[in-house]
Amino acid sequence: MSDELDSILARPMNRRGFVYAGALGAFLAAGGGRLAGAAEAAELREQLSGTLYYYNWADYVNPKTYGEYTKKTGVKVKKDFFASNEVLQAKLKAGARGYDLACPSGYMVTVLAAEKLLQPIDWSKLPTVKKNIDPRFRSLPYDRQNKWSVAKDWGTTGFMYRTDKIRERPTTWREFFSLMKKYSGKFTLLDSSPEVIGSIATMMGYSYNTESRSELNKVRDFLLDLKDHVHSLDSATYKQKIASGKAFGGLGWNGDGIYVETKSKGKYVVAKEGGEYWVDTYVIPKGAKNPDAAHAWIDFVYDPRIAALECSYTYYGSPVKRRQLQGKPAKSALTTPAVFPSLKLVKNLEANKVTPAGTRMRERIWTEFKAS
Ligand code: SPD
Repeated sequence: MSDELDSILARPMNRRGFVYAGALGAFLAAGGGRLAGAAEAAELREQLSGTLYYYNWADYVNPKTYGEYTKKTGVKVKKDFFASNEVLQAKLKAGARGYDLACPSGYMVTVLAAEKLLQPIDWSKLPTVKKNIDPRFRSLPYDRQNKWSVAKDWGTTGFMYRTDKIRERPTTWREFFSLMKKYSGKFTLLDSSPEVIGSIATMMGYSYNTESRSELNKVRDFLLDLKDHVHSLDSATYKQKIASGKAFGGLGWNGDGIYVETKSKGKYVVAKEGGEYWVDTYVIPKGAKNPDAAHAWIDFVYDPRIAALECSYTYYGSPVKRRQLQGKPAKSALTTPAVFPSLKLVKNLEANKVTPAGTRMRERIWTEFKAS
């Protein structure tokens, strides 16, 4: 842990923060409320009120978690969804205000903070996070001091396919993209430029993060050539399309791939050439009207019981210490290697480090692709 982070975590609490953190911490420490004193729960509800406006990726919260949060805190949740980090960024940049909580990936935290679109996290309100977070998910390069973000989930970007719909067993990006042409109109792509462009670049032997104009031109040509074969650009419902058989496969994230494996005859693959390793985060956008409710949500989901509930639904790796999750309901998710990929596998992947200039180049390619 870095010295800077130490100082954030050790920051003395003000009175309001102390009452709030104490009530929530005691409440969760007592098993999510079963044994917690009614007085403590009431105190928590007294501190919180109104609605939490939550801007997130689709289907990234166990529906049961919303109800549990509202029951414990009295705060209702209103949801809105985005398809990519760039859509979230564009919306906040265009002046959207009123979201209390959002979930960008790590690289986007750096961008949003630089654009002054975030409020700092108040760590005095996160006693459960401080207690349960795996130190590997603190002080990450995109936000060294954890001033703006708290880790939400982590995972990989690869591809998935239905083993009962195609005979091939692809293990590489090259095989995956050639199957998109063979089974034309049967494979989906995420509606998100970094993953699609980065994965094609990886297939070509370039960095996932390449900003070389000549390399990106080759990626662009390859992408435009794929256009007529794509079933749909979809970050929100592609896993259901694949699991139902409407599509045979798609480029996507591990949690969605494991959904396809669980609900149908499917397989999720991290491509041999490599791909993306990502950490998604919680941030509080500027203009949030209910930052207390946002802090309460973040602290609530770091209760190991809730974290396990989340993991068993989303199939993404949790930043809560693994030993805290043991024995919780998510048992099968906790032992599924694709949910918690090995270090060996992750070492072959790259985190998104595209600069704002690189993002602009990629967005231009993406706009041309979508319009073609
Ligand atoms: N269904 C929710 C998926 C969230 C995935 N976020 C990962 C972004 C990586 N670039």
